[in-house]
Amino acid sequence: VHSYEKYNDLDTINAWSANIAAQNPTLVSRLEIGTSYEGRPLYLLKVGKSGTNKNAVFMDCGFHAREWITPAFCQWFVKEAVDNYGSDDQITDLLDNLDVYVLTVMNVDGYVYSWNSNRMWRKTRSANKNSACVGTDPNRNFNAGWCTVGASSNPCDETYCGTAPESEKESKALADFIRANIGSIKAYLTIHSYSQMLLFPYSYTYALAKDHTELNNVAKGAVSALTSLYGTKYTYGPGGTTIYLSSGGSDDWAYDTGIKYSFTFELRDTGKYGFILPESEIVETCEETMLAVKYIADHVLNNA
Ligand code: 0X9
Ligand code: ZN
Ligand code: ZN
Repeated sequence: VHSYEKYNDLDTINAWSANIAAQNPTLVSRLEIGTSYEGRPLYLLKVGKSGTNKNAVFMDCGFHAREWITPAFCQWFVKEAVDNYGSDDQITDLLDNLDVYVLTVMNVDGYVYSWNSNRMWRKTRSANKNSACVGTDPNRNFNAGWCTVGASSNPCDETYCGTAPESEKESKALADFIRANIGSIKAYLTIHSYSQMLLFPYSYTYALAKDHTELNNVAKGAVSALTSLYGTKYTYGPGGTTIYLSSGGSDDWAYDTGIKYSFTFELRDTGKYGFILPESEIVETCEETMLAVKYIADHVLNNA
């Protein structure tokens, strides 16, 4: 049975997404943007009131299988939208004027594997030629300095970059959707854990992004909104200096594709529980993260 305060398995998440779209037809619709290596559907929720020429924010969760707090956040975001539209002025204004595309679980095969076989699984579940090792790191699989730094060409490594950019069906489906909607998508938010960081381009080079000053200011404001709720401390800055240099990330790819407001969140915690964040922290993590996401969406609404 589905709960916003627990971790839900993929079947439960898929039943939830069908249901929330059916129950809120004027606010939420569900589309399938492709299928995974193992043949599972990739469901994308479109959240927003219908309108013409709306800009959009794209947000994904569950790139890395073991980062269970992230699909929990994507579900929470949709719940907050449907519960507060019409009563909360900020949410209402956002959804009247922006669409938010929510990919609740990007790496569906890995997520299922992390539930059924290995809680610490990170990568996809695609077979690798001439290797017994399985999977590619989806966040090393995009066309942004692909496989040049902080990524491995060994399929047995956790940061294996794949055979080419978008070699993974899940990466390709995401990139194809964004390319097809590049005229409207003004922000790209990719939700990971853990470290309590808000990162922006670049991660594949130490070079500063051309929008560095604005991105740094938006990150600062978003972090201060997040921290205001429970005092959770976040660091922020370009990925390369704030976390580590690594190439092939979806954030850098989205930015170089023309989406200025491109951010990676690393949610709670800083290592006490790491990827195995207790369910008792889901509500607080989601509530504080909402403040940062709404801050960024507001900035997009007023500046894009
Ligand atoms: O290494 C990653 O993919 C992310 N950290 S995680 O612990 N969730 O694996 C950070 C991604 C930062 N952005 C890029 N490397 N492009
Ligand atoms: Zn991650
Ligand atoms: Zn709330």
